[in-house]
Amino acid sequence: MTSVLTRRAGAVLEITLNRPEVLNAIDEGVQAGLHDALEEAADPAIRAVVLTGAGRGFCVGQDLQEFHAGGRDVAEHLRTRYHRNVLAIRKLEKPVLAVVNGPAAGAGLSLALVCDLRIASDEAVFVPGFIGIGLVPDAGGTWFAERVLGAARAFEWLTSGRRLTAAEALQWGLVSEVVPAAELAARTAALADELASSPTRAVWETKRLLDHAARSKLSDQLEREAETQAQLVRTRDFAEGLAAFGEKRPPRFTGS
Ligand code: LHQ
Repeated sequence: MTSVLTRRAGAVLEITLNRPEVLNAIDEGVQAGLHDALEEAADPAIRAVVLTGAGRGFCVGQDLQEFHAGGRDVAEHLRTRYHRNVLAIRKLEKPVLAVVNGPAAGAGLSLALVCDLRIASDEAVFVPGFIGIGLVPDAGGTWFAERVLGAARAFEWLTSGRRLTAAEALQWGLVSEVVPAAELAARTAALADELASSPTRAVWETKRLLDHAARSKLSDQLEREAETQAQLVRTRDFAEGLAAFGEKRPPRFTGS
């Protein structure tokens, strides 16, 4: 069975982690499949990416069975498997939407946090997991949790390992929306279409600027914004945005 599935719907690429019997725990097959899927996502024809899990889980992190059996060098495993996929998502020049359909735990939670935005089913739960087995969050878990939640809340949560409901995740700003499980597919399709019709280059540049923002000096960030804006005013999407504004009609962005 293929551990990661991809499906194209217009300009949207849906990536589905596909080991439902273990809530999509990450093994070698998932790592490799995700790597390939993210390469496919780089196709300029794709303007939005959805990442979700098959069955009742989103992703519960490292497959602990496989890991236990492996006895391998952990740092090297993280560097060669996890880091390249985390960085590939951050470098992807389009929005990546995590659709958290069920439990997100350990490195699976990190994976959701790495994405640009998250929606959740009302059946989703968010479980740091790491502390329960005596580990620290990895695969970007600390970096992204601090940015999304702030240091105080991130510390409290990540060191308690408390299981968060979808409603709590919404209240904390961990997800932007919670949808009844039965409506998740329809809402995902609508939101993904909306993202894929956006001015893709401006969405990408916003993602890139925000990744820089927290650690930048204000003067450096102002300069970065100015340089980016100078490029964007030369795009077709900007011309279309201006024309649509003048003609009082919705813009038709093409991502160019
Ligand atoms: C699993 C897993 C799993 C294998 C559920 N592996 N089978 C990275 C790299 C290097 C070093 C180590 O660390 C890392 C970072 C990590 O990601 S460490 C892993 C962190 N993840 C966890 O600790 C999560 C462990 N899972 C759970 O706590 C529960 O499964 C949650 C709370 C997520 C969901 O609970 P339930 O809804 O009650 O489901 P379940 O526990 O019954 O799980 C269903 C099946 O999935 C079950 O198999 P079985 O054969 O009994 O039906 C689990 O064994 C399996 N499964 N997580 N990480």
